Amino acid sequence: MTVAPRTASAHIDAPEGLIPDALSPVIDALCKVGIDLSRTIARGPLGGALGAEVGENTDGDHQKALDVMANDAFAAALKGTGVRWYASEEQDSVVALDEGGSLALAIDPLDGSSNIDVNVSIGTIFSILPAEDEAEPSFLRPGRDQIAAGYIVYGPHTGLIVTFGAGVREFVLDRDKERFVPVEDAVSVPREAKEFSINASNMRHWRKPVLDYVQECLAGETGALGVNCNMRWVGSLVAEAHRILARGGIFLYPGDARPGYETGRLRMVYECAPMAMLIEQAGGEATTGTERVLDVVPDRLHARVPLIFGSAAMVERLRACHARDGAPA
Ligand code: AFP
Repeated sequence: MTVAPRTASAHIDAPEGLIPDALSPVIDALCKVGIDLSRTIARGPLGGALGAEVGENTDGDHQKALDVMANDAFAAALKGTGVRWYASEEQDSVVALDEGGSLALAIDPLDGSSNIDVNVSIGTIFSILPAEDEAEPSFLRPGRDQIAAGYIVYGPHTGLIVTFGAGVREFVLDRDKERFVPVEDAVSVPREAKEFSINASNMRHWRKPVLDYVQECLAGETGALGVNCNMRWVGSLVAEAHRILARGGIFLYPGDARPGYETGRLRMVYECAPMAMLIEQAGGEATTGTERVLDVVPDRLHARVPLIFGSAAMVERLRACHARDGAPA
């Protein structure tokens, strides 16, 4: 079997031509920090109190020690890689990195940090856009403008899932080589599946379309769906996305009646938009319930948007519930 030549890069073995030249230094820097983080996370309590609360971010989330460590490490590593603007869940506003840079990078440095102390998979989510002359306009734009998106999942193995707009690639960290190596060159979400993922403790707050949809899933073969479903809720977006990319399913974090959750919990710029690009590039769908996520234009850096994504047939059924009931997600 002829092996495609690899792009020369210190921390990832990528087939030649996969990573656009302008993005190669950025991807390498993300991989380098991901490898360091993977090593720290794998040490668990031996690495210090990584899950200790050290403050609050701009959105009111409790910041853990590892959130801050990861953010500082990514910001430092991305200097000199062509990233002009750096936006992070852990930073109130956009940070200027390389003055002449052509890229804008948005990142959730450590998503799922409430799981750090319970040894559950957590991750880093990133989105890459062309840089505008101004900071915020580089990010307050539809997610369809992204030129790359991906995540690193720190789980039983550490994986990198990334798209540059021509399909989704999967890499796994080879700890012996200290590099990410390719394992799948065309990740694809099954069109049909029977697994749904939602935080059911919020059921009494859901709007009617979501309630109708989940009740259909719960009714299984006794209801309109005609098949039994299974449920998963990890509480870590990257873990849920990785499962759905691997075997299909649907993830729902809709808006609900709780104060502050009118448009859900997940942030458009560095969580929803990159996940939506990955899912669409893998053949799935991502919606707010009434609108394609990649068409939404955030009005502020940490804006939230309802996020429902996964197997196309399941997302289409959810959208039908909204069309029938005419309510927002
Ligand atoms: P943390 O980073 O605070 O753990 O939040 C994780 C997350 O942003 C996302 O990864 C999960 O899907 C979602 O929140 C879980 O939210 P609930 O705790 O409301 O179920």
